[in-house]
Amino acid sequence: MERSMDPGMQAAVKIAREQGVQTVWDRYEIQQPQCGFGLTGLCCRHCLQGPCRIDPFGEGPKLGTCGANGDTMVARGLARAIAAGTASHSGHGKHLAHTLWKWVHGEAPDYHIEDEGKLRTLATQLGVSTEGKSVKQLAGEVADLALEEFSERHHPSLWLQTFSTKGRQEVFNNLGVMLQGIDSAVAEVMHRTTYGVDHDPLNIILGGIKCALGDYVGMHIATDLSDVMFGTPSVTPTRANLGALKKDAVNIAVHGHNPVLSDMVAQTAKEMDAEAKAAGAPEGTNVVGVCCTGNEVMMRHGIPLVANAVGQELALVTGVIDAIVVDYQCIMPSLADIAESYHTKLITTMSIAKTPGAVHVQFDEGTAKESARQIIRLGIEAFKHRDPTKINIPQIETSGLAGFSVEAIVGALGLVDKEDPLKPLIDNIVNGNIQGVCLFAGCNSVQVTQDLNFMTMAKDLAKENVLLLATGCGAACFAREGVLTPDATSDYAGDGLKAVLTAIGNAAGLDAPLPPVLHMGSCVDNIRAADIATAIANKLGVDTDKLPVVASAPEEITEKAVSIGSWAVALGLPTHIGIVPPVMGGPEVVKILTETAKAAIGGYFIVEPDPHKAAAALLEAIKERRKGLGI
Ligand code: BF8
Ligand code: SF4
Repeated sequence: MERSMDPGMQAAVKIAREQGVQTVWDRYEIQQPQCGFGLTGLCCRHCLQGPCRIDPFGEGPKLGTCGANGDTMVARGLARAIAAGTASHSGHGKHLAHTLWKWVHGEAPDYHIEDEGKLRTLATQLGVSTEGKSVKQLAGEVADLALEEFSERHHPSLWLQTFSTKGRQEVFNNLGVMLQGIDSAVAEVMHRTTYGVDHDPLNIILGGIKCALGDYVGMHIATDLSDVMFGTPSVTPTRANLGALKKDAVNIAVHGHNPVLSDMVAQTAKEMDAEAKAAGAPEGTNVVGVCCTGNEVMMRHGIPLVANAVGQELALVTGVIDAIVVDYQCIMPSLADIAESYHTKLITTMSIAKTPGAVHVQFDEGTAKESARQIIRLGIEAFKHRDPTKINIPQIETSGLAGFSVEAIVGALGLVDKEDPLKPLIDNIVNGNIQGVCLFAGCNSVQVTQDLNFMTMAKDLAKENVLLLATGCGAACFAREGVLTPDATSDYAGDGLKAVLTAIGNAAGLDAPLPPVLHMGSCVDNIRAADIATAIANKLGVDTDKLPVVASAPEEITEKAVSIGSWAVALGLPTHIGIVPPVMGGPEVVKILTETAKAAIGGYFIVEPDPHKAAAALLEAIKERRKGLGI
C-alpha cells in the first residue's frame, strides 16, 4: 500500500527511508498483526482482575470475570473514548476561557481582543446585555459564563441552548441527555463505566451522547473565544505542503492545537527577523503550521501548513525545521528521537504535555511574549547547527483559499442577497443545484493511503453537486492536495454546484468560482459547520435531523474524532466513518449506533471503509432527506 497519495509526503517518505528515520508507518507495520480482541473492542481492563477477553466466534469465554458481556465492554470502551475526546477539546476551550479571564484581570497583558464585534455578538447571543459596557467588562462576563459551562448546574448548558435548535433540545431532554456541565459529563462517564456500575449498552451510549454534547460545547467555546482574541477568519489565500519551508530562513513549526501559543509565536517571530538574519538566515524567520494549530494560523494569517498530524515526522526529515514548538494533542512522542537525528529543537510548552528528549519552555499566558521570544531564540540558535548534508526540501507546494468561517460564508452570500444572506444557499439547495452539504472532518490514518479516502469521496460527492466543508486534518489534506482552488471547482464540481460557486465567487470579486471544498478551520471549528446547519434549520423551520447535511471522517484515528462523530449524530447528521472502530464485538452496540440512533435521534453512523461506497451511502442519505423535505 502506498503510504500517501500526496507527492510532497511521498518524497519525504523516501527521504526518511534514505536517512534511516523510522516513521509512524514503519511502526504500524511492526505492530502487525494487531490483537483481534482489541480491534473488536472485546478486551476490558477496567478493573485489576482483567484484562478480560471475550471470544466473539469460537468456544472461548463469552463473559468477563465480573460477568460483563461483549456489548457492555464495547459500550464502555466507546463511552470512555468520547469522554477522552471531550476532555481534550474542552480542555482546549477552557484554556482559552482562562486566558481571556486572565487578560481581563490584567494577568495576560500580551493578549488583546482582536474582534470586538464578535465579542459583542457572542455576548448578545448568550443573553448578556452589552449596553454601555466596556470591552473588558463584556469579556469578563463572557469568560465567566464560559468557565461556568464546565461545572454541574441545575440548568442546561447555556451554550448548548444558544447553539442548537429548539427541536434538538427537546430530543436531548426526552432522552435524558441534556448537558448540564462539561466536566461533570466527563466525570459521569468515568463513573458509570467503572467496575460494576452501568452495564446496559444503550444506557451507556446515552451517557456517551450526553458527554459528546459537552464536547460540542467545549469546542464551541474554543472557537468562539479564539475568534474574539485572535480574529474571526476571513477568506485568505494560503499555501500548503513541504515546499513552503525555506532553506534560507529560520523555520519555526507550530504544532498542536491552541492559538494561545501558535498565534503568539507567529506574531513574535515577525518581530525577530533581524535576529534571525544576524544569525545567518537571509530570509529571517519563517513560521509554518503543522496539524490543527497550523489550520488556526493558516486561516487567520495565511501561514502555510506544511504537514498534518500523520505527516508531522516527515516535516523534520527536510532538515530545515529549526524548532518545532508544540502544545497538546496529536503530537507524536517519536518527534523527540527524530529531532535528535537532526539539529531540530523540539520544544514542549505546556505543563500537562511533556516529552522526554524535548526542551521544555513553560508557556504562561502572563509572560507569553517573553516565552515566545525564548522559543524562537532556541530556533535561531539551532539554525546555526544545521547539517547541510541533511537538507532536502521536496519542492511541492500548493496554493488555495482558507478561512471560511460562518461569518465569511455569510458575508460572501450577503454579496448575492444583502437582505437575506442565507437565501441564495437555501434556494439552491431547494432547486437542486446543491443537492446537499457534506462536512469532512477528522484525521489521516496510517491504516489507509494518506488522503485517498478524502479525495475519492470528495470527487464523487462534488460531481453529484454536494457542497463540501472541511476541518482539521481533512482540511489540511485538501489544502495539500490543491483542491481549495477555483480550478478544482472546474475540475470536480457538477454543473449545479459549479454555477452556484461561480455566482458567489464572482459576487465576492474573485472573478472565479469559490473552491468546491470550503476550509472552515481546525477540528474545534467543526462547530462552525454545525452552526451553519442550525441556521439553515431555523430558517427553514425544521430540525437539523431533516436537512440534507451529512458528515464524514473517512480516515479517523483519535478519541476526539469519536466524540465529534457522536455529537454530529446527536445533532441529527448521518455520519460516516471510514476506519472500523473497536465496536464490532458488540452487535447490539453496532445496531444502536447504526439503526436505533436513526429512529431515536435522527442521526446515525455509517461505517464504510470503501470510499466510493461511502460516498454513495452519503448521497443516498442526502436523497432520503431531500425526499423527506419534499424537494
Ligand atoms: O484535532 S484531525 S489527527 S490534528 S484529532 Fe488530530 Fe485528528 Fe488531525 Fe487536530 Ni483533529
Ligand atoms: Fe474483567 Fe469485568 Fe474487570 Fe473488565 S471490569 S477487567 S470484564 S472483571
